[in-house]
Amino acid sequence: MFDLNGKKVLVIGLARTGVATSLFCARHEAIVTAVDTRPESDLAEIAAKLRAAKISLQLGGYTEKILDGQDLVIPSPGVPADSAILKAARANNIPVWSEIELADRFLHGRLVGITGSNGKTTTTSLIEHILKNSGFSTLLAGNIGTPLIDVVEQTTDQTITVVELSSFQLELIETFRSNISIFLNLTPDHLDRHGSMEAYAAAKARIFEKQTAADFAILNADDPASTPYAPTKPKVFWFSRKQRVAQGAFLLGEEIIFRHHGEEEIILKQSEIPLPGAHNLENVLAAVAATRLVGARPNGIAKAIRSFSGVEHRLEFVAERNGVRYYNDSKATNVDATLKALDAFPGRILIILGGKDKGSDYTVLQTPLREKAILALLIGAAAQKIESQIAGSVAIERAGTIQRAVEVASRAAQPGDIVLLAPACASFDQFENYEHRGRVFKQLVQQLTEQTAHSASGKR
Ligand code: UMA
Ligand code: ADP
Repeated sequence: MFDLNGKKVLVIGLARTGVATSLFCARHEAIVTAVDTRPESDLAEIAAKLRAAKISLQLGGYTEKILDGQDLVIPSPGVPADSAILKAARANNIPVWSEIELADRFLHGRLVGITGSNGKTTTTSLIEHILKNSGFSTLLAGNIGTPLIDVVEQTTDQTITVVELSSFQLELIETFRSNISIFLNLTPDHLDRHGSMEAYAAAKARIFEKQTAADFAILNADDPASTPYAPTKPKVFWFSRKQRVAQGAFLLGEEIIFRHHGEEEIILKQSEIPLPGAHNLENVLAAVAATRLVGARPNGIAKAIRSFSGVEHRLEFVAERNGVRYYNDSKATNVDATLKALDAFPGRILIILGGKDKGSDYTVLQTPLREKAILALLIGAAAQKIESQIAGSVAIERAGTIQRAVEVASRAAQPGDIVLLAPACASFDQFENYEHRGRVFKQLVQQLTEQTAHSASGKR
């Protein structure tokens, strides 16, 4: 186990990851300095907590000088790996680790790691739900919201820690190893940060890097973008909704099958999956393979899948009003997720698109918009770029804000139509985060429901 005692550790960024890492290192007798670009006035509560743990702080910005004498640098995922301070650390031979690298050195039991461009949170939650309901002692952590470092001290040899892993976390690992690694899919995202698809893919594929012959890798046989990253050392399992696989989980007719050592087990019927869309079938197949490899029984897996209610802000049904159904897919923060959302409905969709652009190509939305949508309501900073890239495929309304978008959509929609928030963009131009955007949308829809119900009942 790694010894932090007496080590000088620099933690960069003081949100969830940085706070948890600083406190962990201090608990393990390291000499911790923590820095953030945000000023003390934004961080008063956190600063008091960290100072009480004898952590030195430098807030409101930092320079490379802060690296003097440091043994280890742990940047938060939000700190770009090519930022000046991290380049300087590397030039001075100071190790730069993500928080998952440090956490893994203190972890007991088995780790199931899930990465991919889309579906990580849904699949991570589903796997944990299945394992917990199958009687395993589980912990849930990672990019899903609770830093891994925050839970490692609770792990025992019996624990299965189910961890969502982002490219930002994986790009700065050294010995991090997961016993079961899932690479769900690869589509463009975070290109503003990684610079190229190759760099983004390479960061994700590091999930397999330190796996051994005792470990398992699970990949999507239907996704030609990620299959080339199948590793050679661990045992490779596949999932597919289109074909039988040598080892892994697949759909055959109506049934989901798990195949191992040439033997096939029926797990459940596709129609029993409570989540909409072909993409959620993929998430279920990946989860079946992973949980079966952990040792969950087929019946328990099937029962847990049937009772999984999905995750908020992922193609979440909000309400039906006047025969119009409203769906919140605020977590569709990239183009592929929006494509999947459009694919999940037969047609007559009024879609809200826009927000903060991540260097995306929206032209690929043209065909599905032409086929499935009747109106695109554009909001946020990326509205103009989206408009120019989807022009001619669907009627466009420059709504500007989500409030106006919901108002216009509710007036334009006919019974049987779908109003869908699946913006294909980040939220930070108009909202704190995608959760905030989703909550605002849901509130607007609920108010709309109440207002309409109110006027319909004649009371004013
Ligand atoms: N900061 C600096 N210097 C910089 C950049 C940022 O000091 O150069 C400071 C900011 O002022 C702020 C802090 O760093 O105080 C922010 O750090 P952070 O963005 O890493 O925030 P955390 O709360 O630690 O959240 C991170 C993940 N964030 C990102 O990857 C951007 C969370 O994933 C994750 O849940 C959390 O760790 C726990 O593991 C969020 C995310 O958006 C949900 N992830 C991306 C995604 O899912 O697409 C990858
Ligand atoms: P992530 O954690 O990778 O962002 P989520 O489960 O939070 O994944 O889902 C993000 C978005 O992608 C949502 O809009 C969701 O409907 C969609 N999605 C979920 N699973 C998949 C998948 N397997 N492929 C493509 N899109 C998906």
